[in-house]
Amino acid sequence: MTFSSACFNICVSLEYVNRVEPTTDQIMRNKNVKRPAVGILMGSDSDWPTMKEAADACAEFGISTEVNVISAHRAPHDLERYASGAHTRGLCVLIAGAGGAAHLPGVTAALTPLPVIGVPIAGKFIKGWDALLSIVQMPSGVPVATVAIGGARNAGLLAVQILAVGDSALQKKYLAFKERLAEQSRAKNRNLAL
Ligand code: RP5
Repeated sequence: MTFSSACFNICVSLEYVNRVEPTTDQIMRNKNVKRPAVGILMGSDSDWPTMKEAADACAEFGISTEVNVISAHRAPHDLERYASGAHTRGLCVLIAGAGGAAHLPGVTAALTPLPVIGVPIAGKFIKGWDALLSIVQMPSGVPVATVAIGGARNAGLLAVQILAVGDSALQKKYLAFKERLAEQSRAKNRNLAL
């Protein structure tokens, strides 16, 4: 049994003990994806052009995602319901992107035992520095793995790496990906025109 499937099975078992029923279309919408391992959250639909890169990175490795807009400020009770039940629904990693005051990743991390990856989104006025500092400065005991401003692709890749820890087939795919990266870098060196 792979780590991902073990995680799913454990989570599904828990679901029967502690089922969280969806209460709105928004918080439990599941893009018709079966058994998503990664939950992608964002504070607004305006974050999607950035956050799509996290979903795309997961898809490259065959990892299913579910995507929801849940604002920590505008819909705090929806966030509490989603985050506190995420591990009981088979999710293994959460990625949360937000701009501005950007409390979404931190509050999500406060409510879930799952690893949370935070993506600072560049806003109109401060170019994402506000979100970066909000997300990265978590108090001891509540970690959020923060990627670069707009670094949603890395958030997706990190989620894949977390899932690959106990899944040798996925880890093999990841090693092949790293080898392709190295080859692309070598090509840049070969083609360097000084
Ligand atoms: C944050 O406020 C969201 O994550 C988004 O980055 C930003 C702006 O939201 P909208 O005004 O576009 O809905 O909560």
